Amino acid sequence: MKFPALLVYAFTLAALGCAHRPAVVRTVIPLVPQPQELQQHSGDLTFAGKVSIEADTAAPNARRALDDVLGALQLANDDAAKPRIHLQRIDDAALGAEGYRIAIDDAIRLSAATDTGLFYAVQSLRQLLPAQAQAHYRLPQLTITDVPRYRWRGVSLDVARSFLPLSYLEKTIDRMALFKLNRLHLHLTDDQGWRIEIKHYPKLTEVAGASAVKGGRAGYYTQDQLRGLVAYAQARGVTIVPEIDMPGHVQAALAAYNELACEGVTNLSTYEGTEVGFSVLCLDKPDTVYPFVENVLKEVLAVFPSKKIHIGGDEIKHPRYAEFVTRAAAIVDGMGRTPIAWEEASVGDTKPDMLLQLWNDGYDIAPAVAKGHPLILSPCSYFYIDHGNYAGQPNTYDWCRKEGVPLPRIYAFDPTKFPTAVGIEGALWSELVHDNAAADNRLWPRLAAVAELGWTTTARRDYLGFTRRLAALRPHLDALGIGYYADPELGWSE
Ligand code: TNX
Repeated sequence: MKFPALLVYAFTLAALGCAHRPAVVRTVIPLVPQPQELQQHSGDLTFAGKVSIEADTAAPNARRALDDVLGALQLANDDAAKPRIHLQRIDDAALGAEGYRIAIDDAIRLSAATDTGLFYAVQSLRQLLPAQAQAHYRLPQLTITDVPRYRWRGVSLDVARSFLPLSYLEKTIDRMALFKLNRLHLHLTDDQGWRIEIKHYPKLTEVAGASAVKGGRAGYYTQDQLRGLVAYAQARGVTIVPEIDMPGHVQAALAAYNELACEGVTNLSTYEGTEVGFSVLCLDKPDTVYPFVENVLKEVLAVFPSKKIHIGGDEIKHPRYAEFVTRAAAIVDGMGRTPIAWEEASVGDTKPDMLLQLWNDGYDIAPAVAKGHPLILSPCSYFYIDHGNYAGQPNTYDWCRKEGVPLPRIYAFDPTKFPTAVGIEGALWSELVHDNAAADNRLWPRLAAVAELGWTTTARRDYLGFTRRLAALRPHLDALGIGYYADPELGWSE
């Protein structure tokens, strides 16, 4: 092939199981998520070796991303070269904080109202280009106008049961950015471990940071490391949302500071099992518990600029639970941030702007919606990707759905019945996911489906098109070193 196939991917009907039909060649524009508006024009833009750049200085993150893309493709920046790549901030309210336009004719024009919008234009360009350097490049002439459906396009990582190294979180942020995912929710604490340094309570990391689920990894992040991660994420359009899970899921904290448990609680050691719902802060000792909550949150908020802060609230039955939610939410509120909690926290007496994260498919969230609570949608039978890529995958849970959560299952989710949804989030719990390779296998390619659900309107989505576009992006996943599940749904095999 003279020009390596950048954009023209031949799909035959034979490949789709219609062997008796003549082969039909289709053009796939390999963009995931699918843009809101895309017109392909006749003709291509071809070039080799060099491009020139005219970039708005008010878009440093987009510019860095563009330089990275061009660098990886060995495309030099030469002022006299064609095509010219324009990176321009424009006044266009319709594009919002994350939308962008692309026009490819004899030049490549990227425009947006914000640096983030331009960063996403660059990500789309990155997908349109090959993953590896080529002698010649070919782009289809096209125009794109694109804005996200939801502002919250999230991934949640449980680093508490089993720790994930900082370098893995950075890699995940890079990969998220390619698919325009913009929230990384870190589940920092649980029964099996405590992963964030809290200077006021050093034993949280000394004792609880050294513990993990059996077979998993222990460890913790210093506040400096997390500040670095926050900056790294910000430069890639990603907000890190910290979760301190309370008042349950706290065995690690109780083991470090026994006074947080009620008198008479005898089991105060660290925990390596996988049970849930057995530990609780002593809600009958408000003078001990609430100062702890306040001191911890104060340090957490000083590290994470996210406006939304997750306070957990899952899987605990206690007569004073609602009171706890009310008070913990008020503490976050009083610090000038907005709380998020798991669905059960809807029983609290909180301001209606508290976000609720839905996780049980059958949970009756209607009363909370009626009160106005915004929702993050993570119903487990679609978004719990600690469940298998396929039924019976080793080291996966199936408590929520015995068939696992295969790619088409995620894609079939219909968010339209949740009018107060701000977005969706895929969740990777780590009781059974103990290393980077396993995390990669559970996250990818399924996060691409999460990304499309979060970004693209239902009318613009179709599963077959999605699989073709995603299949075409496989070299990009390889270039990023992702140990994805080679999903037969995409025609992939090991
Ligand atoms: C439920 S989801 C949990 C987690 C487990 C997960 C395993 C939620 C709020 N609680 O504690 O890790 O199931 O799939």
